[in-house]
Amino acid sequence: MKITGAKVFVGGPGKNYVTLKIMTDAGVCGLGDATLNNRETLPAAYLQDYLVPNLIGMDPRRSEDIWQYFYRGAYFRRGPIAMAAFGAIDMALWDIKGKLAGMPLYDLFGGKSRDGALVYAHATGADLPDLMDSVARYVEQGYKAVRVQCGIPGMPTASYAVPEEAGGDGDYITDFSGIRPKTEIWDTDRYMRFMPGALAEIRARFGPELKILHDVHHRLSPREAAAFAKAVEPVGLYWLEDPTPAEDQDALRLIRQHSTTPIAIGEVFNSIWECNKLIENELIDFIRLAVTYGGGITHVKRIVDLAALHHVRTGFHGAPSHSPISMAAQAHLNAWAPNFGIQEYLVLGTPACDALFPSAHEMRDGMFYVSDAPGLGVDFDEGEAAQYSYKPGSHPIVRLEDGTMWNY
Ligand code: GCO
Ligand code: MG
Repeated sequence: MKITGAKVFVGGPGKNYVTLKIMTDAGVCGLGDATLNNRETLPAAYLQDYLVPNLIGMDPRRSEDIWQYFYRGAYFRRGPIAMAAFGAIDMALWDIKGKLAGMPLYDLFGGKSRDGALVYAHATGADLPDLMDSVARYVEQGYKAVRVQCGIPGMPTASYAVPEEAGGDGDYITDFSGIRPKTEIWDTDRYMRFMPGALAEIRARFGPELKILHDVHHRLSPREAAAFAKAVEPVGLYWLEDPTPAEDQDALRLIRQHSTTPIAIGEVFNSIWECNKLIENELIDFIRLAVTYGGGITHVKRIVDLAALHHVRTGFHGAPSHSPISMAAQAHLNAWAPNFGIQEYLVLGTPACDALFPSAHEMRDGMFYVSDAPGLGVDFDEGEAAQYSYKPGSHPIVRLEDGTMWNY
């Protein structure tokens, strides 16, 4: 059996999804997602210029060897661009494997460990009453877990994932007005004074059952993060995410020494080598890597297995920048993983997105039910894709009030 060709598409409804389609002489195709938010053309070029020409003629069943061939063969291994490109190939090869076997991927991994996978939604508010309304809407829809982000009184601009005005909505991650980023202003003291109390009020209003998550988005120093994690302990957060910049892994040790608040980290990691020590030393509770820029199913499954040995559960990244293809890959891992925790899930199910990526995956009452179709269980409609093309966009950047650059 041979790979006969592969195509890369960039575009989608309100997103620049990077979609890979691998064709074989067995008449079976596989799909992969290489979307790297706001840098989408780079994994697309890596695929197009280097990987696809090498793929032609390879046996698609040898997904492990193909992964090793590209990873070891690159010499300059790892990094989000390369790992997203390897990841898309890997997903597509697993998709082909599942279709050849006539089995959904979760069965190839070892079968289902649960019927549905718990997901969390993103509630956001310009201020606390606005955030409470947002949480209430998700609770009414049946969500059992909600991430909460709130505008901070006195902060000169909105902060990460927060609208400028109450009732505001939209894509807070990507600004499609151009390639030059907008600037957000950040002040740690105001955040530290306000946020623990706001989280306590959310807990008081919604009661003990709701799983409440909060994302610090890499903004605190290790000492500040330790103080914050300690201050919010009575809230009983499901997790505190990215309390410190992810490069400094020792920072997590200080947080652990001061608090029992569960810590989630890893959405900017792209290999096991960035989280193996965090996992082995049991300094985190949830690993957040995405199957996309984590090198695909083959590599992420190794991380999940390592995590299982150390009581670390999964909480895969599921920002709206992931296409339904990688969300499906994660859904199959979620159905199988003995150490599954939760899945971040942002509404992908718009009519335009469903038309581009038809599937039988289903979201119901705050749970994700994976399709039983062979492979990933997602299709890609090339006719629909023809209407989309790449649109430049950017993340905001962050500065302190005196102009110092900070972490987005
Ligand atoms: C999350 C993340 C995202 C990132 C985004 C960057 O927890 O979902 O923090 O919102 O900011 O993926 O592209
Ligand atoms: Mg995050």
